[in-house]
Amino acid sequence: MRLKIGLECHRFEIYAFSLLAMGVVGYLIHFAIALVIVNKEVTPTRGMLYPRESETREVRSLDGLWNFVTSDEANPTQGVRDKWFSDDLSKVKDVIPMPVPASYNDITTDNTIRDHVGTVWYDRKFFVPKSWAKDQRVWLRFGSVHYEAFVWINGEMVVKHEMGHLPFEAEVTNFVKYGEENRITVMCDNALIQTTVPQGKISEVKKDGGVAIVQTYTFDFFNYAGIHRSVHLYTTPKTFIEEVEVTSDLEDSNSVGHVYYKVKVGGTASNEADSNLQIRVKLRNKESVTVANGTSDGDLKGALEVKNVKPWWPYLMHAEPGYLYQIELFLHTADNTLLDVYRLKVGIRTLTWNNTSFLINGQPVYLRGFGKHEDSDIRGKGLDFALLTRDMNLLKWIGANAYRTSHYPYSEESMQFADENGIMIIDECPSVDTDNYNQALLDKHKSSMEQLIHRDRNHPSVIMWSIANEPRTGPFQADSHFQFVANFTRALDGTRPVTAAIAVPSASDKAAKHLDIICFNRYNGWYSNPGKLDMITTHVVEEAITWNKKHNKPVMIGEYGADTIEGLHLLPAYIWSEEYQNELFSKHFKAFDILRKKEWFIGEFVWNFADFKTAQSITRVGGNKKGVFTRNRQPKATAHLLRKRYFALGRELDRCDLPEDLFLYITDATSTESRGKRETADL
Ligand code: GCB
Repeated sequence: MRLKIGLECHRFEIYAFSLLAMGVVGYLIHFAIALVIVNKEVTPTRGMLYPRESETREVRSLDGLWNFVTSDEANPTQGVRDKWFSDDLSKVKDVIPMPVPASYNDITTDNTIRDHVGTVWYDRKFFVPKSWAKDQRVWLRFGSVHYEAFVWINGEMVVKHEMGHLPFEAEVTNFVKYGEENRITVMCDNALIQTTVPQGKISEVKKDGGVAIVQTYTFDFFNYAGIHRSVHLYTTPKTFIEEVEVTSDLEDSNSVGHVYYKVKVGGTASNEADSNLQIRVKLRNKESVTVANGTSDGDLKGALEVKNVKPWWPYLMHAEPGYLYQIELFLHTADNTLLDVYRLKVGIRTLTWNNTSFLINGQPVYLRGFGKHEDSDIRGKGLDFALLTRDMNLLKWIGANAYRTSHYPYSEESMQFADENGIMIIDECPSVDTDNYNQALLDKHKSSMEQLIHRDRNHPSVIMWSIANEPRTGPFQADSHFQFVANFTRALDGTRPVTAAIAVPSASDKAAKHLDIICFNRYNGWYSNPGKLDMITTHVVEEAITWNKKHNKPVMIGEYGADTIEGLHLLPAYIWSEEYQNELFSKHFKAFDILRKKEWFIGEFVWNFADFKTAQSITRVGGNKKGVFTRNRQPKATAHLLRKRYFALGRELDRCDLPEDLFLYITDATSTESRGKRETADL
């Protein structure tokens, strides 16, 4: 548990110390620590391009069934001390099969696995082709492991990584055996403490016949853990394209586009030989026709011009949304030898914002979407292409044009999907309910933003960075914490605005002033005035105006909603029923329409797209039920209502076509004559 391999510093020792500190003189110590928080450098991540095959690269998946064991919760470091990685896990314990990618929690019928706190272990065997031994590098890449991962190959440690939902990789050229069997072992630790992102607490609680290790957290989703996304082995040449950064702009009324690329080369020839290397670039359109090409300057960067460009537009804002070009990068030596080839989809678009609006390609955008979760039964937070595709189909069916990756980065595959479908993404790091500000937390929070931007900077779908969800922004320490994180984010990427979903009322909040766009979460008619449908519209309008007045910035609502049990019907509307969710939404729609007349109100986001699992609690019946879709991705009544609104907005604002089945035929009594007033004679 937050082990320091080698030093074997026991996470519980750290935790026990922090418990003591928080006790007697806790506040004073916390106060003093907070005063000395400084803005430290963050070591930038490297590489991590999405693994893609090309003329010079091969990719192999290590997904499938792995072997799995849990550690003793009271002895989480035992496996490291006893070197479980030095042989097959089956030699130390009885292993069970565990799918990768998937959360391990809901795969078995055993609640000790579902609720396990601390370390678990995975291993499997794999072959590396003999042909990979020659003149190239071999990399091992994890799409994500939650929360902390330690990885060994054939008993040798190759990489460790802290932070869920983000990729990490290591070169394993000298660790794998070519043309022979290899073993990979992964230890994964799900424990969250006050210096992890997100934060949690671990305590010892007396149970029948002993003491239990208990994990608690304030955030409202289940702390699923395991190898959540795909594991790949891939090759690159010795000298290879290590990083690609692409930006774009448009001119001449969006008829001419520019793509700016910047490449970093890794490998033996890099640095001293960079000036002898060249990047040759081709940009192809959807039909694979080359529309621009070029050669880099000495710094391996350059610009491409595209005439008659097809800009990247959001869904329903254009007849051809999500238009993507493909940039092909060829790394050459000065004497013309081809070293490496990497291809990447790019969208050409601009983002601009000011105090009153947010524009894409010069057009004001009104965001209509959701907060989502990566969550489904059995798989938990595991990558699942069927779910991903269903979700994209539902987003399009309902007419949404955006979602926020609440409350952590979603899979790279989902980002690619959003690029292709023109769905705009507010990309959120894993900082949720941020509290008890401290130096380690700030460092990790910034690191999570660095890793996120590094991973997602090339996606046209990403239109904003969200640096946190519902941080406790009342205490004065929040001021400098969020100033550091927001400025850090802007320094890494000045092409997108910075936001955060704030729930602390504007009078006491100390973070929103550091943002470019204000996003507030508020549950009128649910957490405030539950059951009171006549206490929604005015409150929403007034709060949005207050935020805008205070900061003079664009404002959007990041969350509103009501828990709803599918199939529960109560008339008149009563909380938890489908009728109540419908009416609560309708009251919000009214507020949003009042606010839309003010230019600065730029979007509405429902909480939540689908029902999802939470920790067990007396306020959650089988999880959070605020979805407009069930966890199984079927519509509740409100999904149909929301669909009508989202398409009506699309029609009004972006002149989109309406789907034929949006309004079902009821009667022909809607013709003009029959809609006239009832004649006295009829009475
Ligand atoms: C919130 C949180 C979200 C919760 C939601 C709720 O404000 O941001 O994570 O799930 O409220 O339903 O309580």
